[in-house]
Amino acid sequence: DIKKVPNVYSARKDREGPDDEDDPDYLISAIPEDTLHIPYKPLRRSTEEVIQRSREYYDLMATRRTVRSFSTEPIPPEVLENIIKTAGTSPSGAHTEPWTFVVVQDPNVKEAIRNIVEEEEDLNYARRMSRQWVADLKPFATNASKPYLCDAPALILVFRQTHSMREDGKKRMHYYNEISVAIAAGILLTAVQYCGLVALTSTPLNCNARLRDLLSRPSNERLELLLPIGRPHPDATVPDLERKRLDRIMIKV
Ligand code: IYR
Repeated sequence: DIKKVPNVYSARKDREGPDDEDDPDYLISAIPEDTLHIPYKPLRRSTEEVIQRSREYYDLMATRRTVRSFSTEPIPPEVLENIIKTAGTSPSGAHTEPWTFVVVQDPNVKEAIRNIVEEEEDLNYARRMSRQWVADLKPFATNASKPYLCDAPALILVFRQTHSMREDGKKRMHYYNEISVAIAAGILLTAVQYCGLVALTSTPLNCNARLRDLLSRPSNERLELLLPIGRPHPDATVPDLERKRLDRIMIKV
């Protein structure tokens, strides 16, 4: 039976790797193969301190909320730099660091972003999202109007690099780039929370190409998230939601 003959060519295609992997120049890693392994001895904390810190960090994160109404108060430049540096500490597949964070503060660019997002969101809410989806969003009181894109002092646009280019001009694989960028975004949100600011985790549907062009990002980058950052508007409200209890999200084995 011919179907039982293993097909090496199709097996090859399923493997994660560049197209011309058989080129001998390829089998050099982007990070030097002889990279030293050095001792890692972070401060050792007592068990009591570990328990205390786990409680404190939970208490801090439990107050995080997505906010949709922002004060225009500016963010000190160092804060923006530090939260992006923190996001950049994220683990990534083969240490490829497949993220780009575009921080927009220029009012004209914020307005251009708002125009693109509102234009697409008009179509999203009217046509692209299912009626069920729109119904599921009712409790959050969202709609196609996005004044926060101009009000928030900074917008952080999180781009995912699908691959990059090595110095020898060959393609560098970005393994697990989706989950790597998702983890980095999570760390960014915790950094925002820790310093006492708020964010809106937004995922503008169908805006990738237009925002990528507006911000002159290359075609190997894809917009994953648009995060307005700042202080909440004094009159900001949030839906009165509950989070799943521990016994619904943790299974001990
Ligand atoms: N991107 C749209 C719609 C939206 C979708 C989900 I899922 C949300 O949790 C919230 C909003 C918007 O920003 O309005």
